[in-house]
Amino acid sequence: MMIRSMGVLALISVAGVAAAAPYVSLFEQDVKSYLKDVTIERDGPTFAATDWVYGRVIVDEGDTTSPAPQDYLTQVARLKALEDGVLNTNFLCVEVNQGLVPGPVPYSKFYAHGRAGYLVNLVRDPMLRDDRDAMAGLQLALWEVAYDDTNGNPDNLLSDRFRLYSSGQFNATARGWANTFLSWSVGQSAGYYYYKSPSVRDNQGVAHQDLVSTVPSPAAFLPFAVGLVSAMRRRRK
Ligand SMILES: [Ca+2]
Ligand SMILES: [Ca+2]
Repeated sequence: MMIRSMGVLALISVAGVAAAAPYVSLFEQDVKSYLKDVTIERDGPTFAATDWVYGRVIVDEGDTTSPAPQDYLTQVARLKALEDGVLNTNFLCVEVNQGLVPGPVPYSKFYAHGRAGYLVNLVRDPMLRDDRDAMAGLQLALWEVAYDDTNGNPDNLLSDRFRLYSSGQFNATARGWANTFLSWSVGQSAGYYYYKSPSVRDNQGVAHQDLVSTVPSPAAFLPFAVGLVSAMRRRRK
């Protein structure tokens, strides 16, 4: 989620971007069917500052939003919001450069399926969901898939359309989780919900944040994920 832009990096020319293959969004790649219209309202306190992990990322959204890579100071975490008045604590963000304004906003809810769904489902893991660094890493991994995997680029948090400003940005634990989740998700796919934001901008001219969340589903997934986490924690000791 955007806090504020830190200015345009002029390292890559507009001409160079224009010559690249057409940009493919996560929505374009993964969405399978429209479900219904809902309202999404950011939960009042959302998260305390201590629940976020901050850092800088560089995003090249192709021709959808910005003509050149942009540099953002951003906050990452699992997000709480009200969906039609019911608290949903399993949201993650899709668009680095767009905001989630207070008050109910109309969204269109879709069923989607893909590699991102495997990542989204990790928020249900009780061993991960309350770990601030793990959730920050999960958001970073999701952005990497949303911007780069969809566009045929290899997993690399330091290159291509989505990248960390430098390896010194975000803490090493969050970066480690992001790389772990990316490695787990290779060749995986699962269903998830994609919430398409309104095309209009809010009263401050900010475009709205697209969101993703889990599909309520059988618990069969969880023992698998918990097993992976347990195995990873054993390896770390
Ligand atoms: Ca990347
Ligand atoms: Ca949007």
